[in-house]
Amino acid sequence: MSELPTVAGSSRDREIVEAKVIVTCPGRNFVTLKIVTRSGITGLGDATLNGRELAVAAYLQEHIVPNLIGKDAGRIEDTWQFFYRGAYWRRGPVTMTAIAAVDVALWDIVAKLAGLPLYQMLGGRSREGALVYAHANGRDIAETSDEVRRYIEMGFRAVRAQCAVPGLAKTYGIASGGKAYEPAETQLPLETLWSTPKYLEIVPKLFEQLRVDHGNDVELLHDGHHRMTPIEAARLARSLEPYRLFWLEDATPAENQKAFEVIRQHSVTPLAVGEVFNSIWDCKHLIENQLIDYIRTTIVHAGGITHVRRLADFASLYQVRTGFHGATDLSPVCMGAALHFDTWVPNFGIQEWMHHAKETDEVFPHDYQFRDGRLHCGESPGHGVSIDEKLAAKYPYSPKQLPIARLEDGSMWDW
Ligand code: CS2
Ligand code: MG
Repeated sequence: MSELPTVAGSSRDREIVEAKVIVTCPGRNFVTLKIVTRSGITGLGDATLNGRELAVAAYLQEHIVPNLIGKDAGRIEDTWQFFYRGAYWRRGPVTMTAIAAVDVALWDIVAKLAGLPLYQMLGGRSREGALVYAHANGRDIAETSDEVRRYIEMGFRAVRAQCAVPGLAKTYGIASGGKAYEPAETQLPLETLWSTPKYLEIVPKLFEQLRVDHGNDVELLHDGHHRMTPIEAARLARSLEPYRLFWLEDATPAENQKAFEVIRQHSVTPLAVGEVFNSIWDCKHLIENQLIDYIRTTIVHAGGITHVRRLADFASLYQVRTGFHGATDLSPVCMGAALHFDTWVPNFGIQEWMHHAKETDEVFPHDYQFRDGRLHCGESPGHGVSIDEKLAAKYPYSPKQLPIARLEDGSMWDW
């Protein structure tokens, strides 16, 4: 990272003179917003929305960038309010991802201006590192258990486990062909088959075996990925109680937030939800009625640090903890900023960390490090992530979309 210019406090020096949308595909597609001030300080924000990258890039290019030039980079809140209220058509994943990219880039700039790591701008360190969980998956229970063991041996204290469902060719979360799991793998959505009865058969057996193989200390998580009805989710949550999961995620689609009351009535398995949410309004009922235990809504898809800080504070009133989404389709820029947030936020729960591809890490140099089961953000000013634009240019956008799912009778279902 080049030498920072002398920190200048005038609004003229903080004036935004350039805002650039960078689309690159090192291992998978990413969209990044780079903002530059008159004094030469740059800030980066992640604007990646898996399968809808160009929608966000266009929103930024057409509706955000022209309004950014000339603004004071130090006016983070006012800029957030401008782009949120000024959109008229409020909320939604595209709008809130675009706003998030601006917000995180401005927090990055202001922290650099102050010469402070971003967590210090939020209120300082609350913990030494963020507990993270890795993704273990396999074509059967034995293979999944081997993968859990591999992560435990790497020092992980928490592991998510997903295994293939006998009788189904492809299941969410399961890698194939010896490659790392990347769901958006085809230009048009891949059609997959789904059967909840088959799924409900194997998941309890998976976790029974994992506890036999690995004992009770390791935290185990599972992602239902929105595919069960409330009563099916209740049945699974209850059947998993003997295996003490850290959480069951996305147990049922959450547009109807009240649906989680059904699950709550039947089980004490902790529930996590929110990676597809983009504002506090998507989860207000869930949180204030304590229908969930962890909120996964993260800064890249929910308007950035400015909005998610409000969401986390609201959640803290109800003892709901954060559990940020951290899949490979959230770039290292998001991970870097999220780790500073995780380092500060008092009601922290856990941070997801799917490892990015080597080429991704090369395009996005960063200073966060894994040790003792936790990810530790760096101490450099800002969020500690940069972009190698020359290298990024070598990876042109490659159109990809997420799969869809149909039931065995052909009707559409949730992937
Ligand atoms: C998953 C994601 O990480 C998770 O919990 O739900 O892999 C999700 O499927 C992708 O982020 C979708 O782009
Ligand atoms: Mg998930």
